[in-house]
Amino acid sequence: MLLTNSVYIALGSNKGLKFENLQAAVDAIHQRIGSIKRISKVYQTPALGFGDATEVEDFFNACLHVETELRSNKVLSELLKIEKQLGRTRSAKKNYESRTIDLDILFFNDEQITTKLLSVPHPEIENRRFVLQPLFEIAKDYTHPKLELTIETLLKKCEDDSTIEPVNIWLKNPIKNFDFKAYNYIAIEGNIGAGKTSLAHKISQDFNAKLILERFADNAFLPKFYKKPERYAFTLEMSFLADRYQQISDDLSQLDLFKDFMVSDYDVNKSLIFSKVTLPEDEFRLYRKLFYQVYKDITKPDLYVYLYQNTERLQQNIKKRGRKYEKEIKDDYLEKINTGYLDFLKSQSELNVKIIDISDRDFVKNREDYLWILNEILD
Ligand code: PH2
Ligand code: MG
Ligand code: MG
Repeated sequence: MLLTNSVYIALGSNKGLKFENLQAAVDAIHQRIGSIKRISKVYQTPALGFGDATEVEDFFNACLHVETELRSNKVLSELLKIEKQLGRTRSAKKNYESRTIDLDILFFNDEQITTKLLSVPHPEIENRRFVLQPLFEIAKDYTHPKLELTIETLLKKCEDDSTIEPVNIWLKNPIKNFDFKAYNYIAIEGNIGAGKTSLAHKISQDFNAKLILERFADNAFLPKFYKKPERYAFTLEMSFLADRYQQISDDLSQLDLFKDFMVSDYDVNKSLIFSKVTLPEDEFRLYRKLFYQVYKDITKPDLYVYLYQNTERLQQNIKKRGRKYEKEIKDDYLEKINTGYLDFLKSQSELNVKIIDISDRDFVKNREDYLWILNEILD
């Protein structure tokens, strides 16, 4: 659903406050390009290829592994913007010049790209120890897609005999500023098309959380319900409740040693919220009785996030994902569901609820908006 690209980036600076320049670049890459998965140490390296200018300052070099939703040309244009903002100037001279910051794409997935602006894999990797050494640290088993050799092998074979010394200061990954330690289980809620699943996905990827997704796709009653709500509402709500109960009790009981917490794209209370909208009064009362019998045994989230989105944008999102059976959903129904959620949240004292208005945000497209939402969640 969310396709991420894996990109390796080389950083270099030999002018000004070199370490600060690298850290500023790391921060900007995190802000604007994607999540940084690995950061190498910083190495001090002699300037290579600057001719016989003896006065050239040593470089600080490092490498990053980043996961991004941006395409390669977009990553390149963002890197160039960041270089500019960090004071990189380029003159018409042919030779290398000292620079506050240089940001190069080394690899982009396993792709080989040759355009006027971009050569990927970077054509000099195998000749540069100042690239291979930090890269070895974070990707020794990665296979160079053109040379078909691992980074480990390329480093062994590298003829550049420069002395590459690690510096004793470490770059900081800005994602570490988001601290989910206070939570064991976060439920992401919202109306149909609000983006619950996308957000849960992104959080699980970025913060090593176990992802629990509603298995509504298997629900055979859902298409029937949208066609003939009176006939199928009770059946549908019952089947949802049964599924959610089963899934939550299965998934939440299985402690996953390798995950730090859990994030789901629903909370079981949605059964109650939807059925209040879809069922006649008497059926709802019967349903509610059953619901509470089940609910008392269910693990509650320690944070409940409600994504508020306006009806127009919900409809756009629903249209975009193109599920056939959702085509018939009317504005009026979405509004009733939203009111149902808000009434529920108002009456709620047990859950730790955070309502986030995302009506003028697009966290799928804009990384800035995604980071803003993370701030709201943790604030
Ligand atoms: N970058 C260059 C040329 N030479 N030498 C070192 N040590 N580090 C660099 O990052 C570097 C270089 C061209 O971008
Ligand atoms: Mg370069
Ligand atoms: Mg460059």
